[in-house]
Amino acid sequence: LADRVRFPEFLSRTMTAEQAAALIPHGVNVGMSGFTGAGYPKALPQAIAQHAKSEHAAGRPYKINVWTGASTAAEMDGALAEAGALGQRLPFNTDPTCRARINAGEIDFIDMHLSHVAQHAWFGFLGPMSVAVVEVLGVTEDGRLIPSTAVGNNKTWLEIADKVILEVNTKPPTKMEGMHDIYYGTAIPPRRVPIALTHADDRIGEPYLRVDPAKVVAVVETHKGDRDNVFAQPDANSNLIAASIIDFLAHEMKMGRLPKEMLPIQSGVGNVANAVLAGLLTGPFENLLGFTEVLQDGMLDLLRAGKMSRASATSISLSGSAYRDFEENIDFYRERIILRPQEISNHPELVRRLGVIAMNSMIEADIYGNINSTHVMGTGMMNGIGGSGDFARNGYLSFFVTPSVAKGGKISCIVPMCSHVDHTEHDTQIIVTEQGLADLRGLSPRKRAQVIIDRCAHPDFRPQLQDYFDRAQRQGALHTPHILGEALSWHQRFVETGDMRA
Ligand code: 0RQ
Repeated sequence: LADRVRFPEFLSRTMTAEQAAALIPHGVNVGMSGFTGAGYPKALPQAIAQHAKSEHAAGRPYKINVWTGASTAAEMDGALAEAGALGQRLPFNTDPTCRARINAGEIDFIDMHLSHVAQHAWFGFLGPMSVAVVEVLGVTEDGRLIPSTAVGNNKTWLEIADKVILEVNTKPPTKMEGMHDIYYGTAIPPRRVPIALTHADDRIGEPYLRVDPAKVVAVVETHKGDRDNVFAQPDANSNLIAASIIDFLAHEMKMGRLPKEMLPIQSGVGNVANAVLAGLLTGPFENLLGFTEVLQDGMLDLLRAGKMSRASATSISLSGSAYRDFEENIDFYRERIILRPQEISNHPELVRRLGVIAMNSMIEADIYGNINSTHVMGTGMMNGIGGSGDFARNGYLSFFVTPSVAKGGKISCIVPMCSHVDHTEHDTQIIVTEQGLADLRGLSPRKRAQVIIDRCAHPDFRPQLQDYFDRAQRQGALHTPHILGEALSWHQRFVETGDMRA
């Protein structure tokens, strides 16, 4: 550990995860590192889960509120949820055990725009933070921290927490040192100044995280890789969606609505997003830039192939094989990847200024272009809004993509009315399914509806949607026609029969 922790004062505070976990009392707010299965603490959460179980067995309450960057892994959210140790959880989760507890009403989950989390914490909106548990790769001679595979909200947690526990992970290569860009210029209104980032690959900060050494109460050593973020090979639907997007971008460029040098790309996570990135690999665009939150396998492929020159993100979330390539070619990637705090990677000011092309997946869209990214049948939480809203509202172009049907064709992902709205029609420009692409720019609601039904709906549901839309236009106001008593009947039918089809 001494070669990783080069600041002697911290070496003397080394202890086991169990000893460190005992420093976190019941009922407090704890900030943890972690963003999309990368850079989360590997040991403390499990020790906290064990501690919670023994407290519960002794008849004492033990729950903590856990705030992170975004999702973590089974060894963190899964373990804490399973132990009944989570009171409140924010802002994003993909762990199935934790999701089940959220949907059972046992965990208070707060679903937030990822760019909002740090500033809401500084504004005091979320309450005080007692402890920060942050994974780092090492500590420099002068006590600065080498960030890990995700920066997330770590800068803010280290600033606002009363006490800090560092997990020093000796597995990721220290050669990542220099890849990060931690910006310390954010301030609280009315003293804010513009963020001087004008190109996606600008560096505006410093490579290390700062911490007040007096706050560091424990240092715990771990040696463990991040979650293996495996992706399925793109399926036929994902490939069709990707091909539509690439054709559309090429057409926009030809029409002069997209600059020849292309604009920076944001891509959500998941199989469809990865397929779009794979499509760009063989597409006509060169010198691409990434300005995104999560760097997944597809972007690494683009960098390696020289199609993308640089990528800015807050986290590197890779499959096992892509991670090996990252490690083996770390010198190459360090020159091309910039990891920033999520308040910067997702900042609306920057997304708007750079003209980012935003591509995000969704659960469902309605015929007017409102988007549900988070709720299954209007009530159950899937993962959270994540960064989709940060990018969708502020992007130069904003795509939402989904296969046209889910659950073997029993669910239409194009519905009369969304059962929950995360992005309003005002934020949605282009909807793409394997059926086709609906360009909604410059269209009024009724025109949008017809294009979405014609281009994006699955043939099994298209007549049903057309019938709804036609009848809606025969009653009520004609700006955004609806039959209110029927608008959510498709969801109700699914809840009752397990099938949306009439
Ligand atoms: O459920 O796993 O039980 O089969 O939703 O669907 O098609 O595998 O798609 O993995 O790309 O996820 C929107 C959830 C899509 C994701 C969402 C069911 C479907 C399946 C997953 P099963 P797919 P993906 C960057 C940006 C919000 C955050 C975001 C997400 C499961 O992309 O969380 O964009 N987005 N962040 O069967 C009921 C429907 C459904 C449905 C799909 N209409 N009704 N269930 N499913 N459509 C990342 C970050 O911000 C960190």
